[in-house]
Amino acid sequence: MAGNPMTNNKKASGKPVNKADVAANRSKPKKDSAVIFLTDHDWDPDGQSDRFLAALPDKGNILLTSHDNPDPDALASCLALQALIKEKKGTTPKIAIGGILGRAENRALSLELDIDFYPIDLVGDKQWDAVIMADAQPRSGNSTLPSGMPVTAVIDHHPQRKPLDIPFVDIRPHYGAVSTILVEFLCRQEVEWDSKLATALFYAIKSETAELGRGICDADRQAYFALFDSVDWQLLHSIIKAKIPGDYFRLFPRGIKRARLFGNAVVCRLGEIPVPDAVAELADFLLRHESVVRSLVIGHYEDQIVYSIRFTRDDLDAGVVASTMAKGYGAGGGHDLMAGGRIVLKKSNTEHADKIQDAIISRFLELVGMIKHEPGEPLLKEEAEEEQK
Ligand SMILES: [Mn+2]
Repeated sequence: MAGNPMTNNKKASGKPVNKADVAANRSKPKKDSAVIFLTDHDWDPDGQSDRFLAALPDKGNILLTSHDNPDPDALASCLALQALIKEKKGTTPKIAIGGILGRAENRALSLELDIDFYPIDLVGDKQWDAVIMADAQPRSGNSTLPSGMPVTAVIDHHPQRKPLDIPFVDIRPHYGAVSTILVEFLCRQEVEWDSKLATALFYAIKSETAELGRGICDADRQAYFALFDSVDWQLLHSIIKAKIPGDYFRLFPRGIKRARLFGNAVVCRLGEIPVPDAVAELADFLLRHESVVRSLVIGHYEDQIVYSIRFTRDDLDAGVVASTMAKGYGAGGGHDLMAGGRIVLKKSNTEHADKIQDAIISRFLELVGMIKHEPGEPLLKEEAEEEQK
């Protein structure tokens, strides 16, 4: 009998395996992640969800919104708020979003979950009894929320940009996802999630934190595992492996051909892009280059210039870098390792757009200390020559 290869203490060569070596190589669980007690976890110990619900009217029209071009965290947070408010206030808030759903995964999430949302331009001038922003803040430049619209509550994890004179504000920059805050709220308020909502929240935490690998705190881990048993894994699979339109594949060879290395940074000018979040996808992709710790991808979408930056090293704050890059042109911001910005073009000519992109790229290289490597070198030399032909 061959025995279980995992327990058989002889290698194929017949050489006995030293048990001490095996034990030394086995990864040890980290102290702070060893055991998760779900049942007796104290969800929302400060009672923030009680205060949140108290800040809302008992009846009337409630609007939920987030940043433009919503990501899974924005969508899942709105869904969780909808479930919470429906159960506690007996009214179903409407969700309104600006921009578009770009990434195939985000479109799949909204289609599979049948999320009913309105374009913000259509509902913006209606009278609302309460407006709630999740995963975003008013007047921070990444949302087309009408400026005069009074906001009742903000639940976010981006660092606070401006002082907010709003009845309820819960901003937790150390949280990996806003969805984690909403899991706490649902647990504390004993509002049950169905498998669709659980899948949306789980996917939000998973994608926003790169599988709990980026910018998380203990609460994110607690929420992730609290949701685990309720996840519809087939549904999750159909979101993660969503089919991509054929044209989308063009972005990758173009991105690789145009990417330039400046020391430990990679910069890519993607040109015209079909969806604004193409820059985020490419910035994540290029960051995997072995000699790169920072990536910037910039592109031109309709009347906007959009960019995403990603860091694997946290000696600089990506959110601060992204916002400094946009100064005088538009707005930028984000988290310590992932951030972005957007500039709405006043003149629509390409020359104008090109000049702004030059300035944004130079600022980035200056800020990350890589300007000395100007003009940089192509990521792949032959492909770059081909691109110029
Ligand atoms: Mn988020």
